[in-house]
Amino acid sequence: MKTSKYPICKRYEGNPILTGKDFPVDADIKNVFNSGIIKYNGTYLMVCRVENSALFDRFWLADSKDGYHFKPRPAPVEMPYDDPEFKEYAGSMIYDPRVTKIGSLYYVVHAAHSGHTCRLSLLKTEDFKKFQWMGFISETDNRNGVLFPEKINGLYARLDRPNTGDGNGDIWVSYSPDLIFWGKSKCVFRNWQGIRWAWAKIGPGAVPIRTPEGWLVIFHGVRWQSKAHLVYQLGVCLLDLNDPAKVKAIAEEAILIPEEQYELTGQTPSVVFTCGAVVEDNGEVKIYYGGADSVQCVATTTIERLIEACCAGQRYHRRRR
Ligand code: M1P
Repeated sequence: MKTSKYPICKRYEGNPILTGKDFPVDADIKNVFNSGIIKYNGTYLMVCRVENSALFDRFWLADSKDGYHFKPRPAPVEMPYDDPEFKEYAGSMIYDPRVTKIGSLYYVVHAAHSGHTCRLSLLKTEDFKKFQWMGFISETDNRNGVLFPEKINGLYARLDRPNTGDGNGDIWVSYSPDLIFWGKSKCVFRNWQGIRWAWAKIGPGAVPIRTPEGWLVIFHGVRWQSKAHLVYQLGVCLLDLNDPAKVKAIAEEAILIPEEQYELTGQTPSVVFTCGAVVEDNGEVKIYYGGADSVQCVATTTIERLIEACCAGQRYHRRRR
């Protein structure tokens, strides 16, 4: 196996941890990837993005005691199709769920094809049995949205990635008093700022992790390898705790690069893409990621190594000025 120059993350040797074959045969699941994750009642609960052979995407829960061996439930998540607007617009194509616990409630921000290209849509649940649709929370041509796990200066906060023409996109932060109405938007950083490996676009990935040094944000960055070949990698940055529009540091290199067969070949070649991570009490971080838009994988690192990677990047930026 090839290793990166800075092996920040260690792939689980049992990858992929879920494939379409792990789901009931009659569900015809071909791909499972870019799934959300949360610790719930002492177990790891994955909100899987699953896709059948007609490329119909759904969410499907899977449980694990150790974070590596997941057992899908017998049936997919029952979506709030009793809400006519959800059924008509958001329900047609949903994907890339990112799960955040705020207080005692769980929120899932996901991409939804709304009849007006892609928008961010928000689901709420308290028990992962019944999901309530809270509505679209962005205008068109926006995806990769993730909520911070707490209010910042009295407001809910989110990172997202509005597409800014030519398929490009940068990471932005916005605020809301009620999770529905969003504003005070600011660009956090642009795809060409500070990272040389993501000149096509970037997008927030896992739920931001609070550390004494700042919010640790694991994101994806994309580059054109050739005219028809995009490469998706993972990066990490540190944002100011009180003003996440301020970037404190960004790792110079990607922290996870598509190198294994299950990342290089599949539905979309050369993709590692995360929608969630779990932080353990000892500082270990399990990063759950999709491989090649086909299978679900996990890699581990630590808070310390992620912060070190960011700070090494900071030295690099200082040198360049
Ligand atoms: O195919 C790679 C990824 O492409 C999209 O991400 P982005 O909007 O950043 O290009 C998403 O469709 C994602 O699901 C997919 O993994």
